[in-house]
Amino acid sequence: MKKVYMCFSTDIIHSGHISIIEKASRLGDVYIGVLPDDVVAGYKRYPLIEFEERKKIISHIKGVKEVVEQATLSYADNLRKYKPDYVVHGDDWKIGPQKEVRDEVIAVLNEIGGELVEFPYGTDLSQNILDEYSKFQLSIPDMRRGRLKKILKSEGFLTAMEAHNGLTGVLVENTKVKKGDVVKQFDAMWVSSLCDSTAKGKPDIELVDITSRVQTINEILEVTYKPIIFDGDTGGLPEHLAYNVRTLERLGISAIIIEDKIGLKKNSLFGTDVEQTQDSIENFSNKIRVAKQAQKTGDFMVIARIESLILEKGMDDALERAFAYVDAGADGIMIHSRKPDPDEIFEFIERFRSKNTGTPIVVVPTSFNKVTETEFREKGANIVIYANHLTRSAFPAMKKVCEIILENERSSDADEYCMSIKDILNIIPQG
Ligand code: SPV
Ligand code: MG
Repeated sequence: MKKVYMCFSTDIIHSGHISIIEKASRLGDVYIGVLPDDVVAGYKRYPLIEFEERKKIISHIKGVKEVVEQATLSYADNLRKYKPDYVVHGDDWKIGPQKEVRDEVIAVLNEIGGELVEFPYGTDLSQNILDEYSKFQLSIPDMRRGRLKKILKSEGFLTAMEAHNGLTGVLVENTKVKKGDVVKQFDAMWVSSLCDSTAKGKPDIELVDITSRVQTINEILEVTYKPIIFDGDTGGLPEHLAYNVRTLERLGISAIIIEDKIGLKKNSLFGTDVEQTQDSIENFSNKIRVAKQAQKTGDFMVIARIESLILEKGMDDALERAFAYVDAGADGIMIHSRKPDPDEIFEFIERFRSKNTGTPIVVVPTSFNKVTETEFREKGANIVIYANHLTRSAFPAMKKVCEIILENERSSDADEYCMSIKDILNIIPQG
C-alpha cells in the first residue's frame, strides 16, 4: 500500500476537506499532519478547537489511516520521517504565503522519491465565510476569556504587550515577525494602568476610574481577538473589587493583576523615591479571596502582585507573601523589581519554584530588560509582560514632530517621522 501525506491546519472541517481526503485515500494510506495551536495561530488565527481535539476529530474521518503532529509549517521533517509516496494538497498554494512551503515540499519529495498531487481547490466563498465566523467566535467573551489559561496550559509560557486603545490593540493583535520557520507574535494584551492613565494625560494613581478603564477595554475588545490581562492596581476596596471582577469577567477579560499596596498608589517604578505603603498579608489575602469568590467562571484568573522587592522589604518577605497569596487562592504570582539586573527576580523564581512548581509566575521586565524570553522561560517564569513599550515609543516621535513643525512653520520637514497618508489609510482594514 502506498503512503499519502497531507497537512491540516483547519479547525472547521467542511465538505471540501472530506472530498480531498476521499481522493487522497484512493492513492494509498492517508497520514495527516496536524499543526499545534501556536503554529496555527502564527499562520492564520488562534484555532477554535485545540490541538488534541483536532487530532481526534481528524482521526475519525473515513479514509484517514493515522494522524501525526507536524510541529512546524514546514513539511520537511515529517516527509523525511514518514517517506510518503505522495503529498496531497489543494492547488490553492501555488501563489501566496504558502508558496515557500510548497517549494520545499517539492524539493524534499525529489530527495525521497515522492510525488506532489494537487487537486483543484473549490474557491467558493465558504472558507472565507467560515474564517470570518471563526474570528467572530474568538471575540465572544466566553471564548476569549478562557484562552489565556488554555495557552498557559498548552504552551506553559506566553507574552503580552501593552495596549491602551483600539489602535495599539490592533498593533498587538496583528504584528507578526517571521523568524526562520516560526511566526512570532504576542499572545495577549496588557491593559496597563500606567499607559491607560498616560494616554488620558493623567498620573498613574488610580485616578482613572473603572468606568473609564472599562471604556478603554471596550475599545480594544471591539477590534481584537487576543486575551486581555487587566492591570487592576490595588484592586481598591474589597466590596468594589468583587463587583469589578464580575464586570471584567463578563466582558471577556482573562485575568486581573492586583498589587499588594494600600493608600494612594504610585507607580512601582518610582520605588522608594515616593511614599508607598504595602498592604498586610492578611488584608491582601482577604482581597484575593473576595476576588476569587466573586468570579463566576473557571476561566478567570486573579493574579497577586508582590511589591516587596520594589519597596525594599527583602526576598524573604516577597516569598512569604507569595506562598500566603497562593494559599488565599491566587491563580498566579507577579513578582516585580525595578533593578536593571535580574538577580533578585531569578532568586525569587528559583526559591518559589523549589516549593511550588505549578502556579504561574508573571514578570514585567521594564528595568531588567536584557533578559530574553527564553531565559525567563528556562528560569521558570510563565508570562512576560511588555508593560509600556508602545506608549514609550510613540510619544518621542510625536514630540519630535511637534518640535519640527514649530521650528519650521510647515510640516514637510517632519515627513521622515510620519507614516505616509496611504499607509495611515490602510493601517486599519476597511469595511
Ligand atoms: C503598569 O504597566 O501600569 C504596571 C507595571 O503596573 S509598572 O509600571 O512597572 O508598575
Ligand atoms: Mg500599573
